[in-house]
Amino acid sequence: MREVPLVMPKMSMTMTEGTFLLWRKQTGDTVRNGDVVCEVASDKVDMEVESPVDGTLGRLVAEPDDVIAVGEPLAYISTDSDDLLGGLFDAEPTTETTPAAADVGVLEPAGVAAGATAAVPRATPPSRRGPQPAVPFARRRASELQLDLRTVIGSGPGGVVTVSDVETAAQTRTAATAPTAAPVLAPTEASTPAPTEASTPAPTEASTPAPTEAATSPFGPTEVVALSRIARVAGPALTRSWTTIPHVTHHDSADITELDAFRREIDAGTDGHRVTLLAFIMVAVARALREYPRVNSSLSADEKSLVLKRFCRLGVAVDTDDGLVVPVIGDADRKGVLELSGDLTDVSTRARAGTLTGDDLSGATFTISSLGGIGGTGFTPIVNGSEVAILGVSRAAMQPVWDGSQFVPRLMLPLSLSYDHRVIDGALAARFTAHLARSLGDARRLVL
Ligand code: CAO
Repeated sequence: MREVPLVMPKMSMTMTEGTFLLWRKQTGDTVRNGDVVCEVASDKVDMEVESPVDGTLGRLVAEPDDVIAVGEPLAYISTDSDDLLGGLFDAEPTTETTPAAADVGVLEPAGVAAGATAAVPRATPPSRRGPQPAVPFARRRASELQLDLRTVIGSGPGGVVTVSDVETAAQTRTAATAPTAAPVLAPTEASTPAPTEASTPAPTEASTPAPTEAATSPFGPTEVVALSRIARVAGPALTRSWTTIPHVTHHDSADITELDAFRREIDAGTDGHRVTLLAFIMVAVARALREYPRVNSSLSADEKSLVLKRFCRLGVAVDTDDGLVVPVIGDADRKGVLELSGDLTDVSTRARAGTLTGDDLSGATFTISSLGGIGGTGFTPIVNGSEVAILGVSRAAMQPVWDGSQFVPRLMLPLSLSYDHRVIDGALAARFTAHLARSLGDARRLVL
């Protein structure tokens, strides 16, 4: 009898740690190779972790909401089996080492015993067996519709289940079965409950921390509400960025009087989607990043070198009912205003519908956070961990500007560039932002 660790799987190329959600099995339970033992989440997808062997579930290491590094144990399984890889990797092993294998792609197989990744064939990841991974909104929707996620076929990359997969499956179920035949989850198998005030998950499996006790205050009544899943998953990443990246925010403003007049003309003549200021800002940012490649980079893990990205993928913060989501628009430097407007409408609509895929959320080289539609005169956005700067955009307002002989009314757009001071110094930040402001001030050149 030996002990095999059940480890935090690597679910995307950039994933270094995940959040443990809940146990599906308990200590002492017999598990078969491929049985779902627990659920975990990265900042992009939720995933069920399967046992890699037949055995008995022993010590549970992880607790709900623990953040655990990829490859670290979640629990231990006692087994007599010699097939510690569970037959998953019968293909000829290559000479690839663990880090290369870890780069295989978006969704690594779950339940791989520690050390086993060294033999993962790089080009042909084994086909997934058992349950599929799901985007967080899909899991939540499945829970709301009382649909067993394991019955849903995922159409996203790597077989990720999307919200539309869940809804299609639910419709099919409704059409095909009497209500009593619906695959309603037994309480012990309940997947992630919807993070609403109404949800009351079973104590041992709650992935959303329940308002366990009525909070009291000597000053008056209070109410405890659970954070949304997005907020709970994003929280540790934000804390990590804020506490590990030395942030400085540089403020400037752009005169967009002509640009906005031009934008309104285009918007009025465009069918199908709105053309907002943000698309013009994206064009200007993409061009500025080409001029200032250091701003479109990552700091290496040992903090000794910079990885300059020769491509431009812009993350755009989108406000949704469940919290902030940052979908990514690829090839932004090769697109014009109309195409970017269409892309922006597409990703923001899907972000709010919860139908973004892992790919939509990966690989940003720079991020824009626009609060311009809401208000404000400036703010200090937090740099995303794998980037070195983020642009905050606030609401444009008419202001008196001195033209050398008199004050004239001009539409001024506030820009706030937060940057990683290890990579970007104040002078570079000021030059980059001034360049951006000049581009936005010259509407004709921007659209050429
Ligand atoms: N100044 C003045 N008006 C602005 C503006 C600005 N900087 N930016 C947008 N507007 C206007 C738009 O033109 C539109 O007005 P009209 O309907 O009269 O033309 C209105 O505000 C609404 O715009 P919008 O917000 O719907 O569209 P957008 O393209 O500007 O932004 C999106 C899209 C998805 C980025 C936005 O809806 C959103 O979610 N923003 C919130 C992002 C966020 O939460 N950031 C904070 C993260 S913490 O770092």
